[in-house]
Amino acid sequence: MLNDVLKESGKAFLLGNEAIARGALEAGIDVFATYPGTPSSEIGDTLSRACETLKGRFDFVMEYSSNEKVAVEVAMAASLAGKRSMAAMKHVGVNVASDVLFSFAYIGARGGFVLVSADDPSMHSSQNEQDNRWYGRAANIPVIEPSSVQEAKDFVKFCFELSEHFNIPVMLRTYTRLSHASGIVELAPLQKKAFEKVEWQKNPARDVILPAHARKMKSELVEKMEKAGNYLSRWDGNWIEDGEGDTGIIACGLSYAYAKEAMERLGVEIPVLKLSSMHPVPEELIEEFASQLKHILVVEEVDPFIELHVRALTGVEVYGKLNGFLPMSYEYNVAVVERGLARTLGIKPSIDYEAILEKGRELAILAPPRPPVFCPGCPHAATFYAIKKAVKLAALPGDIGCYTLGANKPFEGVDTCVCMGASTGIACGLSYVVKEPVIATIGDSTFFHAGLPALVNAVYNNHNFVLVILDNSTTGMTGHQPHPGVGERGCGEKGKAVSIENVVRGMGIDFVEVVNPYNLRRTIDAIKRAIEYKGVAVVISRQKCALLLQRERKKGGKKTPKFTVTKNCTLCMECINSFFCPAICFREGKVAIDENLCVGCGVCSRICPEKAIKLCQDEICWLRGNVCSKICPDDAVKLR
Ligand SMILES: Cc1ncc(C[n+]2csc(CCOP(=O)(O)OP(=O)(O)O)c2C)c(N)n1
Repeated sequence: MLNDVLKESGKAFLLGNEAIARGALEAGIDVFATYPGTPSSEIGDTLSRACETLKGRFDFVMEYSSNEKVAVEVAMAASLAGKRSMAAMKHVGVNVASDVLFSFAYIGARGGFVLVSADDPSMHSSQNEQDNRWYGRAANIPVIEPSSVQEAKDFVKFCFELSEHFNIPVMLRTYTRLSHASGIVELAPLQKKAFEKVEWQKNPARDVILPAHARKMKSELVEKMEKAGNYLSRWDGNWIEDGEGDTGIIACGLSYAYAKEAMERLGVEIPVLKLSSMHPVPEELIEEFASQLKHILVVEEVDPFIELHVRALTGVEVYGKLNGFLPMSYEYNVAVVERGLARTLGIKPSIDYEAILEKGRELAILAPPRPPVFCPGCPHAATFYAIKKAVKLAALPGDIGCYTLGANKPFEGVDTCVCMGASTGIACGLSYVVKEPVIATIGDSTFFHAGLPALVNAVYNNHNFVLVILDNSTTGMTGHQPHPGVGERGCGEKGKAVSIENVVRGMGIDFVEVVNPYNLRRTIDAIKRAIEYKGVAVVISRQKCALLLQRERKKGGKKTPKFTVTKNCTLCMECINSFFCPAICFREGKVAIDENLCVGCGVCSRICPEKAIKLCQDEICWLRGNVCSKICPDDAVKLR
């Protein structure tokens, strides 16, 4: 909760991501930039609300950038001007930002710069399980990994200090289980702080990264990292705990907590090296730890990153992912680590985990399947329904967002989903090689994030496809953050909304139609005409996210229009089988609408071939004939 994050001092119960946000405030951050992405989003959302709430008391700048590369550039600029800055993103966001990151490492930070990378072992909400510690190695930047919510906060400050001490960008690596865990955190006082602009100090010999400059800076960077490695070998964020026997554990980040609990369950007290600096690896410390041991189990998520180092650095028998003592894939927990440790020590786990897992598998079969579905009233469902009605056979590259659910039955409107913006680039490629019409789908936030360059490419190279932009006026998937199309900013100020249709027309696209997907007839018609068009055609399917719409209705004291299934229903099941709205159910032999779920979009009433779904009679009375103005989701119909 924001109140806890903004407490003056004392203790607070914080989410891992809130603790990171608090850490940034305690460190006196000046500029924060982010593009949302689970599991990092709450860092930005917390700092967004903090920025507004703390105005005049603790001033800093916070923005939702249009993508992660821009976020790092914004924060890097502040660092070059001597300000403390931070950028936060999910792990795949670092792929987008990596271009600037590699060069920034050469140039070096001036004000402290921290990049928070939130990795996602087990891919709870991601397309891959990449381990971003490799970025630290590849880009030559330190990577620090906390093991608790307390450390998540404290290490932010440490990362700023490290960054300033060595003039280097620093990565703080967190992941789902830590970002979304809660814990009691000892706070440091929140100092009063003004935001002051500084004079720009030109430094072209560093900041203009020409080959001649870069050559010089490369060797400086190698030197800095060597010094940082020595420093981190003595840093008290890494430590050795004594224990019995000649087998020890190297536990990285949150795996330290798992390892400690696993040891407790097994009733063993063996030596532990708790590692928080992942890169540069504290080689001296690892060598010191290994010198007393014959066997070491390395516990880390996701890749055998430290394990490889330990194998290279020491002569001991190393156990971990590479020899199957711990799994190569998916998130760890106490049970996983306990089993790996028991095997290493040649003892039995405290519980018969295999039997429990087997029982779990048996029970899982009994549970009814719950496939993910669009929310009731989601405009994306209507758009995918319209696409399906407009064309029988088509190649359908899709993208990442709530609308990826369009891949599921009954819509089956997404043939590919790879990474943000890829729908449009893939549409370019497909339009060269496939016979069928190509209809790509992309969300509004994704369009601004990574769709723009691919669409420019499509215009330039005379590609021939339809791009349906699903504009629900928000970044829905990650928790309704604003984006350039909506004109709201991170610190609560108004921004200038960038019009998608103007941008698209400005690219030279002549076929641009804006439709409301709740109006199915018009939407189907626009898509059909777009398919006939030779060249790039854009259909903007615009209707506010149903969750936001309902929230606004409730706030404004507006009623939700109610629909009912009348006796004209012939049980043809078109509404259930082809639209699959969670608010429509089949109960006691009848199709019915669950009024607790229905948001009154009315799409089902338009789908029904028998016109059997109607606005409730008492609703019509309530609406007193003024129906259109009451149900218009955009409040666009007014009494004169
Ligand atoms: C590089 C990258 N950054 C962030 C994300 C997280 N993410 C997934 S979809 C999405 C945007 C969704 O917004 P939008 O395109 O408007 O579609 P909506 O969910 O609102 O339907 C984001 C930020 C990601 N998957 N990849």
